[in-house]
Formats: sequence, C-alpha cells, structure tokens
Amino acid sequence: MNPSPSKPLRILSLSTTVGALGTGLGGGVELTLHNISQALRQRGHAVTIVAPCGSHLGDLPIVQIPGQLQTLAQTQGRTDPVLLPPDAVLANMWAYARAVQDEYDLLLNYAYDWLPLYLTPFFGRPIAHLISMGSLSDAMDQIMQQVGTQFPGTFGVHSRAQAETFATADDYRVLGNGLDLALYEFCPEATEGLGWVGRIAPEKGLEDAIAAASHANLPLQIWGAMANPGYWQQIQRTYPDARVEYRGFLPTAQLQHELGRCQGLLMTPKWIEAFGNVAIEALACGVPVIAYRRGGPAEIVMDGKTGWLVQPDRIEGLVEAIARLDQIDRAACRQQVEADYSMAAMGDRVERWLMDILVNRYSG
Ligand code: HBI
Repeated sequence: MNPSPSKPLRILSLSTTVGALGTGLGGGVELTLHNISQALRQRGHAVTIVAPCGSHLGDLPIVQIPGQLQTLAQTQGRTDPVLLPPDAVLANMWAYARAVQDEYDLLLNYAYDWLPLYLTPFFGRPIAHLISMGSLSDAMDQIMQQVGTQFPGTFGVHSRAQAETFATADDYRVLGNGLDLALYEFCPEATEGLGWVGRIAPEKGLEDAIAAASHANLPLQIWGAMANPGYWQQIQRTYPDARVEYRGFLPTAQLQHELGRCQGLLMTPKWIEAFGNVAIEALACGVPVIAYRRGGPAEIVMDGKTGWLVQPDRIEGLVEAIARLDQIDRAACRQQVEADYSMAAMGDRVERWLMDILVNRYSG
C-alpha cells in the first residue's frame, strides 16, 4: 500500500499500561494519547485505541483488554531486569494487536515498555513508538537501540533533550506536544503571585521555587498530586515562614482558571523533563514561564519573549528572572502556544511522522 497524504490511515493505538485511561495513573501520556487521537481523527484518519479494562477517554472508542498492569518504569532501578506480571495486560494488548494488525495501516505505541519494542520485527505492519520519557533503564535503552537501528525514523519523542538521553537519538522525531486550547482561557492581567505545578516529588525541585519566591517576597501557589508527603513535610520544615499555598491536584478547567492569574510559573526540575506540559498550559493562559535551562522546558520557553531561562539550580538566577517578569508580554505567551502547541500544530507533526514512516517502509 503506497500511502498518499489524502488517503485516510487506519491506525491502531496501543496505550500506556500502568493504569486504565482516565485514572491519571498514566500521567502526561494520557493527555498526549487523547490529543493526538483527536487531531488525527479530525484529519479523517481512523484511530482505534487498545487500553486496559476500565479505560475511558472522552468519546474515543476503546478496545478494553483485561490483565495485570505494568509497574511504573520510573520506580525501577536502571539495571533491573524487565518485569512482566502474570496475565500481563501489556502482553494481552499485543496479542490482540497481532491478531488484528491486517485491518490497520500502522500501529502507534504509547507504552514505555520493553515488550512492544521486542515484538516490532515480528509484526507485518509498521509500528511507530512514541517514547514518553528519557532514558531510565539499561534494558529499555538496549532494546530501543536494537529496534531503532533496524527501523530508523520510527521513534517519536517530545524534545531534543529527551532524545539525547538515549545513545542513538539522531533520527528520533521531535514532536513537542499539543493542547486543546479551547480549554485554556487567556488571562491578560496577573492578580496573584507566582505559581508552581507538578507532582510534589524530589525530582521536581519544589524547594528551589519556594526559596526563590521567598527571596522575591512573593506568595507561591502550588498545584499537583501529593506524590511524596515526606518530601512535602521536609520542605515545610525547611521553609516554615514561606508564603506558600498548596491547592491540590485540580482538573484542567479549575487549574487553568487559577494558574492563569499568576505573574509567572516557576519550573525547577532536577531531572530531564521529557517535555513539560505545564509550561505550555501556563503560556496558553498568558502566564510567562521561568525555567531552569534543563530538559524539555528549555526548548519551549523563548528566553526574554515568553519567559526566562535560568542556569540550573541557581536560586539567585530565579530571583533575578522574577524581577524581570514585567518585561514579558502575556499576549506573546498565548500566541506562541497557538502557533506551536495547538492540537492542529501537534497533529501536523504526528501526521507527517506517520506518513514518513509509511513512505520509507514501502520505498524499500
Ligand atoms: N512505566 N512501565 C511503564 N510503562 C509506561 O507506559 C509508563 C510508565 N511510567 C510512566 C508512564 N508510562 C507515563 O506516565 C508517561 O506519561 C510518563
């Protein structure tokens, strides 16, 4: 089958396996899967999603597969062996995919797991792998190197920084990410202090944001899942007088309403964020972003135009940037997201990636 851009594709999308879609356990990739699926369907492609039982994702049709969920890859050690529970939903999903593959033009994998990669050469249809995190384990790195070399161009990532955490990243397709901008309201005037959004966990570096907000003598509002209560208590002991308010983990409509009123969002990651969805969520509301020059956010923030990039781990750098937030035009923040990170922009990038895979596949 020689694909032509006008010919609609039949795409079988295989979900992350760490939780049923809609539970939030799948983190950022749930939003990514939903937005890509919607964008491709708006272009006339047929998208079928295969996911663990109990999944729901708007009005998208989902083939529900039973079985035991996968362990979160980021909770495992770098040298750990690959784990598969008995009756693994991951294995059951890919057994289903093998059985129905001839009804599709290509498969699109969202799971950050070893098995789908290992199975790739045994399938008759091309498989595109959307890699949702940076390098975490030797086993994944090795199978990615093996399959990425055998099937060049079939790996998609969210940022160049994420790609570069893997040894053979030169032909990984950088896709960025995308939001349904109708869900985010532009807020022209700030009426609150600073904001911070993310899982409350050590790799997110919340303590740096609190230190910087205190030095700048501004209040800090915090949104996100309480992933690590011990870490939160330790921060409160370290900064007993900080003017911080923990707002909890809010649904998008509520989060964007509150976040939109902030003078600026602080992003202080200690690890390589694959992308940093919260950066484009803030920008979509007109909120400038101050971020460490590290990982995905450093490829999103336009230094001096939609926020400020700061030398990593330097609190005084954050404080200097906070003092210059008024130099940023909030409308420019919204405009950047509309140009680069809308559903349409992300859909263009993903569609081009999938078409290139099919063209390369059939051009020999
Ligand atoms: N871990 N084993 C495994 N498989 C996944 O698909 C996976 C994961 N950890 C996190 C994750 N997916 C998603 O939350 C991504 O959005 C990061």
